[in-house]
Amino acid sequence: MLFTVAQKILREHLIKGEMVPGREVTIRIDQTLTQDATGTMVYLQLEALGVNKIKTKKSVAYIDHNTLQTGPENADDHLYIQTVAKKYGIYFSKPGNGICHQVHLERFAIPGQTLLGSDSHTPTAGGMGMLAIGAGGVDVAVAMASGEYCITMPRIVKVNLIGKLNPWVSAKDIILELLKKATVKGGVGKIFEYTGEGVKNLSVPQRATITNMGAELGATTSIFPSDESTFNFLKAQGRENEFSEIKADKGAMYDEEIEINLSHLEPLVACPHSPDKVVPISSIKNVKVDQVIIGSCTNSSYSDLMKAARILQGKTIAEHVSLAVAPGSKQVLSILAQNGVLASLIMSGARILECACGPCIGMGQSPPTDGVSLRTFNRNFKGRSGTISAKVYLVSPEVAAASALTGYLTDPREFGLKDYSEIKIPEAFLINDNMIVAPANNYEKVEVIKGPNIKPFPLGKPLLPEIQGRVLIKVGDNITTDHIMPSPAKLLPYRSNIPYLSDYCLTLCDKGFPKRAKANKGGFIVGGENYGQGSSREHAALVPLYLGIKAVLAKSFARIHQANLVNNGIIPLVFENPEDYDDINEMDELLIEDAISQVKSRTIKLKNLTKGKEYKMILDITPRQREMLIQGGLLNLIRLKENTKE
Ligand code: MIC
Ligand code: SF4
Repeated sequence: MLFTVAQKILREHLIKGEMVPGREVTIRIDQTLTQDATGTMVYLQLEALGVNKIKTKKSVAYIDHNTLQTGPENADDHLYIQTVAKKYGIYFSKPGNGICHQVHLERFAIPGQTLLGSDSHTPTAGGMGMLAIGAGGVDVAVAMASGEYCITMPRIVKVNLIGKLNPWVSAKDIILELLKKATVKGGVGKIFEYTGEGVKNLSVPQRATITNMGAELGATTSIFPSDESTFNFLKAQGRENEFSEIKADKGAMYDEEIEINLSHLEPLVACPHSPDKVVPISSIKNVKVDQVIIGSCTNSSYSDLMKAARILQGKTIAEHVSLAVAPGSKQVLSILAQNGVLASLIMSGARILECACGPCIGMGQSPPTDGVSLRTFNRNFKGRSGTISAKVYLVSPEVAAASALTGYLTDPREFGLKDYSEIKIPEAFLINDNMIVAPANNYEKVEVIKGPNIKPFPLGKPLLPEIQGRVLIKVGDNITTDHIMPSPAKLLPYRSNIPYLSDYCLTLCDKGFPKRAKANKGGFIVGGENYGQGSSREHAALVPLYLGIKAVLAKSFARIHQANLVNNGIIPLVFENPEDYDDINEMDELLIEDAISQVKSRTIKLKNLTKGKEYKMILDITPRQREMLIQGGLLNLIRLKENTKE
């Protein structure tokens, strides 16, 4: 048999099931990662699972999303995560050490291994030839406790890269081109596997920019082969002993194929408010820019910042522009400090931020009212920057730096600068892991500290025979988890406090929703296509669960959110006939009879009592997930299995 890179890794990690697209497989998980915004829930769930020690080869808990500490809430979260990590055998990356995906790539990712992370951009490590998947919190908790993860076998898309990037065109433009072609829902249920002659010219950090933003396609993951570039990067990280070569077999079969000719690409930009609204920069004229930010897990590597710094060197940014730079890791920042490039960034007028997610998750640096912000990030959803009227454009570091100088969205090819695309990774990075704390040897003795901000998480209840309630909100296509559970600077400190967050659920769509949900003691949500795209935050399921949401009806779902709903006992139903979506109105009374037996089958009859109609809904989940719904979620199911074992 001939295999692709993804198939090879999956086959080596297969515990149960057949590797046929659409079938459920159980795979062994070698590594996990968490970050602080999702991590508190993950570790509360891990504690609830009652294990003594984790079963993965290596698990790492990062603090990177909320490092502002405007009150005790954050510090409480950090302390809880640090102590719980020490107790369970998990490495802890201190705040300031960097963004989880960047640090993981530098210090932990290993070609050929599997990684499950409670963050949707976990596929960043696919740039290292690792099979890296983003998931909801409880899936990551279970993976740590059992070393296993169940997933529907994805289809594999061959992305054939031919040709070579032209000057001023960057890795970011490759993934923006793919987003233009495939859209934010084009990757659902798929792995994007990169191959072709164009691959060999891309360094690991460039590959990681591409696999990172594969999350915006809705893909399960994206992956590159492990080759000479991978070896060079690992060697520069002092980890060459962790290298192994992994290439697709010649003649391996893929389910789909896309070709991108790198030589034909030009600098691109994703316009507000979606990462797939991609156009060539050359087609946009006269966009005045208020703010430029270089950073995030997509574009904050050594080479990204070096390129930006070289463009800015000896110059001053435009008077009306605020430029902020958030290096991806302490390693990146230290090298720039050592080689003096940091000074040229500062002298150009850049504001240097902490090595963290910061503005990408809306923690600071919100643009002015109606402001235009140019960011090297991966998401530009409305309101995510903290300014609802702001327009956020996504670009490469080269475009960001050139635009900071002119004050307008600028095509760097026309700017008359020297091309810095050739900046390579150094032969040796500056290695110092003193902000990574190893787990304790004497686990039993570690005291886990839970400050007052850490509240218990809601647990689903076993399914009732009849589900009845009103449609509490009806929303359109591509609703993100940022809409469902917004995470601006004011709310991020409350990620461990579901009751507090519940007053903000879906308020970006309708301010009255939380009140209505509480007054009606729960009910139904109706959504359009690709409901729940974006962040992996399980809060987008836990908060609706807390509000009594029984089922979400949509035209289609994003992968991680659909799994999060089921994991927490909320039924994700898809309209068999999409026109029925138009028929339903807010406050219609809906009924699912015989829920327990109906949930066991693929089609479900849903009555609209207000309209006197019946709709056919599809419940496209695996048998294990059906059991989960009946028991009220994954934790209940696991506990039931444990109890029946005894
Ligand atoms: C994001 O980029 O949206 C986040 C913040 O990293 C999320 C995780 C979260 O909401 O905590 C993600 O991508 O999963
Ligand atoms: Fe952090 Fe932004 Fe990356 Fe999410 S997308 S992990 S918020 S840098």
